Amino acid sequence: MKKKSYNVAIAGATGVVGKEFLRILEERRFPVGELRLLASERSAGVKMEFRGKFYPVTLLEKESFEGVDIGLFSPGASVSAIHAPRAAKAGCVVVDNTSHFRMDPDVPLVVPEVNSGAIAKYKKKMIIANPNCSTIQMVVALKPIHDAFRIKRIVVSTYQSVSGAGKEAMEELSEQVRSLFNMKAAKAKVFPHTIAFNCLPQIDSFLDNGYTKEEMKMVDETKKIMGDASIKITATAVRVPVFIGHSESVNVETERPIFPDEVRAILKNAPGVKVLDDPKNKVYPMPVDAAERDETFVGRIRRDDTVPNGINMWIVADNLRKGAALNAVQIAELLVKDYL
Ligand code: NAP
Ligand code: 3JM
Repeated sequence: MKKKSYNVAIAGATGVVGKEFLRILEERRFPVGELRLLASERSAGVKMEFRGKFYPVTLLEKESFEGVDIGLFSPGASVSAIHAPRAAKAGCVVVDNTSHFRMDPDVPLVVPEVNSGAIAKYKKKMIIANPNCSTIQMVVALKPIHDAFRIKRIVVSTYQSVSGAGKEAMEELSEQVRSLFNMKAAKAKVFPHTIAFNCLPQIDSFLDNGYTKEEMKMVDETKKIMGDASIKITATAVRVPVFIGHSESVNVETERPIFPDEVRAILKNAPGVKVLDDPKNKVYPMPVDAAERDETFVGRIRRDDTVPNGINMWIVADNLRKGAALNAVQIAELLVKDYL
């Protein structure tokens, strides 16, 4: 018989993704039974509100998952690497937001609008991976285009907000802006250089091929989610001084002839997508408008005449919601509906 409610643990509850988990579970009336909020010793004594009640944050440890049905994880990749398998062993299904398990062939990598059926394979490891924020919003917009026109090649450049790097990164941008306005030097700790009034063409660390890990996440994860290793993808990931909302300039080359009107028509009916494309009236997606929204916004749809079948577009979404917590809660909703 189906349960009325499910015991939920949030690992990394005090982080920017963790806080968003709480808001989204409440907003979407997820059937939460017992709720455990887990973080490091730094959060000892902290209480967080959920549905009008305050819950203590406790230390994430081996025994944290006894009796828990669903674990929503965002405590960082190295912490998930240790604790997600422990939780799974205790019978908890983990939806992990870190990069650690994403490319494991025994772990489904899921964006519900794109490949919800992949969830079925979760039983092998009891772990489902949530893709990288930049990957999620791109595949939400590109899957319907792939289905209609067959994508051959994607060239993407991202403009990623500082919240993608966590709460300390958001504080660093605020502090640097304050310092610079007060004629003081900006101090960089989280980011490799000053982020205020700047753009950094480095997100995560560099690999031997000259790309960053963030860029290769987009390449590898997109192929896995779309279930098509033949799509060619090249990415440049850039950090910009925006608090919330990632933007992407995406160039797509397709096998079949493709025209902007057809793309607009297809995307208007695509799940999770909202087309904002009226350049004459200065209407296009922007991160300040996408923040706190659930949709993936697409605009600036236009032909790329330098190739036989090419399209350019601009894709924006709230990286903490669709890019992280919302996508994971949508996965949990499907788990509850079809599998648990
Ligand atoms: P954040 O604001 O810095 O928060 C980090 C959270 O992890 C805090 O709750 C922190 O607890 C907790 N934590 C850190 N070390 C821990 C440890 N050893 N044991 C237990 N808890 C620990 O970062 P965030 O932006 O929320 O992101 C967290 C992680 O989620 C990232 O590192 C990344 O892997 C992942 N992420 C995924 C996506 C996505 O799926 N698309 C997007 C963004 C981030 P304290 O407050 O006690 O320090
Ligand atoms: C987004 O602990 C870490 O190394 C986390 C780094 C990180 C990741 C990641 O690799 O999990 C920060 C922000 C992500 C992500 O979603 O890929």
